Amino acid sequence: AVIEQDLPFAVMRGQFYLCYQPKVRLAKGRAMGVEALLRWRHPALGDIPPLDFIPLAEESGFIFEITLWVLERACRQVKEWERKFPRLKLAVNLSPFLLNRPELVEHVKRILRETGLAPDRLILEVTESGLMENIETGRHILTELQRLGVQAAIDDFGTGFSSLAYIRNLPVSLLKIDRSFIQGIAENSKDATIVDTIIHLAKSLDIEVLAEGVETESQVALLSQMDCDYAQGFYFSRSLEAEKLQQWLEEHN
Ligand code: G
Ligand code: G
Ligand code: NA
Ligand code: MN
Repeated sequence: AVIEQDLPFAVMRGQFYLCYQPKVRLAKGRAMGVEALLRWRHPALGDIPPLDFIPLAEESGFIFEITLWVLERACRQVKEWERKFPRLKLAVNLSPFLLNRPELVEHVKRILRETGLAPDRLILEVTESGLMENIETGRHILTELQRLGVQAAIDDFGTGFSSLAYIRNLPVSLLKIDRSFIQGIAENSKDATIVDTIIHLAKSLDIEVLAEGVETESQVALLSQMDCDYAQGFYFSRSLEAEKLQQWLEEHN
């Protein structure tokens, strides 16, 4: 009950902060971008994981305000990093509940203008299942965002029972293969075949591909062989606060 009561005040009280996880271009081993991940440090309960409060934020509608905070904060951070890492992209998670809020587009436009971040450096990630449940409004809002120059990624691909034949008609430039498929690729040839097939199909549709949850060197080797464009996961780095992530980028780029 405390979480529900306190959630409406968390932005105002400065209790949210962001961590960032790098996305690595496999061919070069360098960071292509970072994904911003929200954290809530509660004064009494300590760190509350997003899975414990994002659903509440979605039900209560606070997800809108929270997402604007994430966008503003993360765009500002990546803009600050511009001199050191000029082409680094920023990915922000978009709750499917926001696909029904077309006014989000104006806010994204405003935040990009106010922070000075170029639109083509922002990627909004929507989960496959969330997009499929809101397909018409989703298509509309992603098209509007594309018109601004902002890119869209499909998150957790493979868990939402859609197909690439369907996704190719959406303005999506990146597919993130869910980590449940990546986990077994080095041991299980069926998993490897599935991932290989997704990669090749996506690329034939001009959609880039990222593997989520990459943890081992053998996974990296296999994914490189499969021509996977990008990878993200503990093998490279867990999500880190801005200062630590900056150190990581300096050491790896
Ligand atoms: O890294 P982590 O354990 O925090 O991520 C857990 C889940 O929370 C992931 O599915 C991630 O996409 C989601 N998440 C993290 N930050 C945000 C955010 O800012 N907005 C939304 N909608 N989801 C987020
Ligand atoms: O759903 P999304 O991909 O946005 O969520 C990111 C989630 O995945 C976070 O909970 C994050 O901590 C977790 N994660 C990131 N990299 C790895 C990894 O290599 N292995 C595992 N098991 N989890 C990861
Ligand atoms: Na994500
Ligand atoms: Mn994901």
